[in-house]
Amino acid sequence: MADAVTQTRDAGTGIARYAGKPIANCTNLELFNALLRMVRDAAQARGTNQGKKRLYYVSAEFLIGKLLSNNLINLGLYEQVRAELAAAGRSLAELEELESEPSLGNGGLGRLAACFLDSCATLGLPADGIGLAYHCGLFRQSFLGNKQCETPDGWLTWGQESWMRRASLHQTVSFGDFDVTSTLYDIDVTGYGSKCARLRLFDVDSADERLIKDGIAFDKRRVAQGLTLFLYPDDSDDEGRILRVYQEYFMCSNAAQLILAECEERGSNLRDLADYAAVQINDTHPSMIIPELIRLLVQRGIAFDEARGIVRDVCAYTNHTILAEALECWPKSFLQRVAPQIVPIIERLDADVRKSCKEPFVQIVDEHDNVHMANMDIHLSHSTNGVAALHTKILEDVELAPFRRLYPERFNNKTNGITFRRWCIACNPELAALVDRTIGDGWRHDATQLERLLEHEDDALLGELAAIKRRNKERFATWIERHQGAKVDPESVFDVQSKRLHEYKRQQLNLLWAIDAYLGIKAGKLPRRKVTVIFGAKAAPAYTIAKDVIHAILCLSQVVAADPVANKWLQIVMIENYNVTAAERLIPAADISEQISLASKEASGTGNMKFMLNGALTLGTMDGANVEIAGLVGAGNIFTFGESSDEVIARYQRGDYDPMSYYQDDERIKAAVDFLLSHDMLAAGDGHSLDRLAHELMCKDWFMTFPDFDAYLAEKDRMLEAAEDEATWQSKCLVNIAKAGFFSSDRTIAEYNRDIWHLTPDAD
Ligand code: B1N
Repeated sequence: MADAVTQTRDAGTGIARYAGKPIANCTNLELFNALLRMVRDAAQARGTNQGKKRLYYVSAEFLIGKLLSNNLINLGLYEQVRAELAAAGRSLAELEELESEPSLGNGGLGRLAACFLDSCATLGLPADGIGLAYHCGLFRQSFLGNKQCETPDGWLTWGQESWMRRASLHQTVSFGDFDVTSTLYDIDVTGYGSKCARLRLFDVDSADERLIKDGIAFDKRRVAQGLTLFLYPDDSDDEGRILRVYQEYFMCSNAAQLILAECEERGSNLRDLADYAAVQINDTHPSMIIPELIRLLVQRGIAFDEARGIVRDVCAYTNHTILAEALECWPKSFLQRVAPQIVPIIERLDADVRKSCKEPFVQIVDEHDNVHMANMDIHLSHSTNGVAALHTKILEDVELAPFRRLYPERFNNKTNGITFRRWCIACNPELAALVDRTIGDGWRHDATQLERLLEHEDDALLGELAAIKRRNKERFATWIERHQGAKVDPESVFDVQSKRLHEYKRQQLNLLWAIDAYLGIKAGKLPRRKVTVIFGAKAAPAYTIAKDVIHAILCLSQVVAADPVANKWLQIVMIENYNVTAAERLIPAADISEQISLASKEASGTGNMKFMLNGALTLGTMDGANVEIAGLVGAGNIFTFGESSDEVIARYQRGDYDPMSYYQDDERIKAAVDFLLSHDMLAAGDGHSLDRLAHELMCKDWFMTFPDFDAYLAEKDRMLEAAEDEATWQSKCLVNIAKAGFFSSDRTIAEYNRDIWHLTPDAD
């Protein structure tokens, strides 16, 4: 209803008027820029959500993806624009090609922040995302000699007008050895039929892109010039790690200054700051906002103890991982060099903790003078949440158990979600239209209504679902051929694993399956139908084993493609430069969603939710949000395998896992691992890399691929068999779509607001 109203109100904003000439006379770039201006005006006309209390979602990453289509949909302009262009013989899809994607995030954590802003805007919550305006986003990935190469992603060097608007605000941030001035850029975050939220990104005025040399390398000693050039510079050496601390303090000091100034402007006397601001600390990267806020409050005349209490009432912390290596812990000497002014504050916070609690585990500064950022967050905030039920339980019972004993009331779960605007309405318009026709469009604002699809299950509906999937597979086939020249067969089963490359996510398990399947075909055991295994993944530039896995996948892809028998039954494809745009093409086309992390290690996952919503079935371990998916769809509509998180945690505690014994005792494991060093693989690739990977698996296998290997093979076989019964398969897909409503980020954000932020929605 609201959409119909906004459609009419916004009608009359012709493209030609914005372009200053008839559509037919415009180049694509002129049309694109006209649409940018049209969207900007429409967003400005909507205005931003207002209220006394405002959310500041502070995050080092916002993986927003392309904005044009999404904004047109949210502003209710999409249909009108599409029709106007079509009438002049032009296509919106072609214009979208001109937009480059702002890849200001690594993966799930950054994409989650982007989905959250969309939902805040849609729910009318006064909210700003605060982060950094990286000049280059995550590196661009290409494949050369079956290896990953990285080049800078200069998303800001568009030929086009930018979505970013320079704000008038300039602030000074003082580091130990120099000061910088910052400039703020705003991006409107349109809500679905609502006012806007804002994404506010800080840059240093002294940034100098001439520093970038030799791909993604630059002189890391030139801090003031290099600070915002890259998202998460390589942190494998001390210079890289310390640059990250500079980035983080720059973000936090800017955020803290901005928040205090804005709240004072809205009427706060700072003692009542918690009535004006909620700060959500997205993982530990923004943790320094705690000592920085205390510092600024003390500077404004508030006593230390009172300032500490104010900050605790304002701040809340989200934990996104239990992986030890991702929990930030900075040497005090780093902080002393970057921001000496906050070191005495951290020391005093640490002393306070020591007074009341002797447990070494919960100290902020440890005996080696390392500052544990998560510990500071938990002590100095009023809420700590995990991102899926299992993850929160592991935090409470295992990883953070001593903190839970100290502050039981502070711990809570907020299961992640995704915005259905981008991840269904925009990326799978045919499915969205089918849902509209079947149950009406109420689900677009209340995703739980998707359940009503189940009342309409019949052969016709299942047939339409199958036809839409088929067309999405054809669309994907066209795209990937244009994107990287790969030809895929839409008739085959699309078996997809797309996410960052990490050993705990176990792309190597899928790789070993593919090798086993290939060896099976060579031995005459043919699958029922051709399987296309599709990977999308970037590996951190310094993560050697992750790059070895990519290399092995690309080599295998080449070996299988060159085999005239096997290539009829199996194809391995790795998408080059997997990003949000690729995901939007890929996910609607998937049949199988691989979610095979080692149980206990994937905090939540959000790709799993996107695939489910688009009618793919999950092949997964009982990890992260997979557990909740399984609970919602029921055992008959998901394929699960592998050891439970309890079993895995017990294995780590016993410390007696021995991959070599699995390798020796299980013929299929041995054959698959040995194949990495076969003549064909060595001919396709680099012996050092393949050998390192085989050795890692046999001697370390830190994420326990082998104990789950047989169960994975068996379950995947069962799943591929199920895929041959089209009607039953589609009926399972329908259940998945119908039950996906729980994973709308609108639900997640409503829960954050109910339990943590307590903001009043802007009603008009
Ligand atoms: O955050 C996502 C979850 O769905 C994923 O399960 C989780 O792995 C992901 C250091 C991270 N956790 N930690 C990070 C990112 C960048 C970095 O420098 C850690 N990402 C996640 C959303 O909750």
